[in-house]
Amino acid sequence: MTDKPKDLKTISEFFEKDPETADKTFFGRETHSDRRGFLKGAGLATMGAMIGSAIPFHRNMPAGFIPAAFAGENVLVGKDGLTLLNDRPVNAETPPHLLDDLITPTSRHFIRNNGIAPEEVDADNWTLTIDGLVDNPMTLTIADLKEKFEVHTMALTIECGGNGRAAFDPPAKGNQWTLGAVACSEWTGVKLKDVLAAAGPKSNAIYTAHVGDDAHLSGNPDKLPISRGMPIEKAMSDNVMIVFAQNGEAIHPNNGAPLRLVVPGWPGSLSHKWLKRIYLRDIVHDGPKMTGKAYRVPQHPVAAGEKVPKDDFVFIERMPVKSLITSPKTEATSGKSLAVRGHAWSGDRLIKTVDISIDFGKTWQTAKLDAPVNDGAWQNWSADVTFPVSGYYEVWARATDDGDDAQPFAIAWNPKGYLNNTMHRISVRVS
Ligand SMILES: Nc1nc2c(c(=O)[nH]1)N[C@H]1C(S)=C(S)[C@@H](COP(=O)(O)O)O[C@H]1N2
Ligand SMILES: [Mo]
Repeated sequence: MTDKPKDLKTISEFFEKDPETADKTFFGRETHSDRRGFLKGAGLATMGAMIGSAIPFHRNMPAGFIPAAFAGENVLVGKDGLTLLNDRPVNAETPPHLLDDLITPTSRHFIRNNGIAPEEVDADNWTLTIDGLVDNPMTLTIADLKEKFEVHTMALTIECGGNGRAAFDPPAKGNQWTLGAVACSEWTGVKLKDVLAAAGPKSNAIYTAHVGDDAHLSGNPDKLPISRGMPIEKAMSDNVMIVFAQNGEAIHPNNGAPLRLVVPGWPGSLSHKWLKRIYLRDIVHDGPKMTGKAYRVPQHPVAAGEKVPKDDFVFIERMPVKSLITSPKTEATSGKSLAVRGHAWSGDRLIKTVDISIDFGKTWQTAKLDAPVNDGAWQNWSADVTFPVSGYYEVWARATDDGDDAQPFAIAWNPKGYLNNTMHRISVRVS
């Protein structure tokens, strides 16, 4: 056994602090365009040190090989504490207690990729094209966006339509998100409505269509991994943005750098990353992940496991009312009183109340609830609860929105496992 370098705990830290040296150390790669070489000499020694043991068959490792022991860490460079669900494509969620901040730090914003993120992006020469059914088709750089349109900063909640899928029984195929495919970073950019107004939508334009720069998993350059769109009325909302900064800095590569859409309140899949083009159409957009059962649910409630005819599926618009308990972490230990807090949100609506129960839903106490920092951001809530005697408790949180929808206790099942907004529960042992 060799010791790991003292100042570098993980390979991801090495890559983060000094990517060029890290890359050169492991693979002898001099420049970005060079092919990586074989692992040898210092690279081998460093790799061995980081794995914590010698690698007897190192000669068989192909060029550019990243050991599986590092794979998870490596795709999560710049992220902190996320749970990797899949590394091709990369999908990682955030445990609820790491979502405690009102504004989600970039390091804790979940990742949901349908394809392979572009490897290197050139923000200075990046362009966005607005075309299709518009009077003035345009191609804009990020500098053009900043110069021609008013720049805004807004905290906006993005939640994947499949967040909570892991709880469905019978199970639904797809990423087994538990609670953490949701985040509320602060985004800086321009309003989509301002850009569309400049492009001049034609009177028959009813729908947007979004195109990004990520690659299809098959490697086929003619295929898009995902291309979704929304009704033009939604696109003209005041909080739908084309953004070039996340929390005041460059967008994280896996969160769509250098340019993305953010469409709060509707499924995260509309918030197109690595955004290259938006075109307007006179039909409901029919790109990949827009048709069939993708991001669709039965229009009437169905029994768990029921077969649903194709024609009964409808497009998901707003995301349902939901909340998270972000402190304490589940499996908490506590004295007789405990401060609990979290966030609540509901697509296109405000939260009216958050109620807390410590007796499995028999009685409820109303939490203190803050207004959102702006339209499209989740809302903070907090409560102090008092436990009568020692023992096992659960704290349940239930949000109700201004349309009087409240979170259910049990999941309304659907075939693809979307829209699970059941109450979040944590366990607490009181001594
Ligand atoms: N180009 C592109 N945009 C995309 C995706 C994608 O795979 N490719 N995934 C979408 C989905 S399904 C979600 S939930 C959000 C997630 O955003 P995040 O990865 O920044 O958290 O991005 C959306 N935008
Ligand atoms: Mo998603």
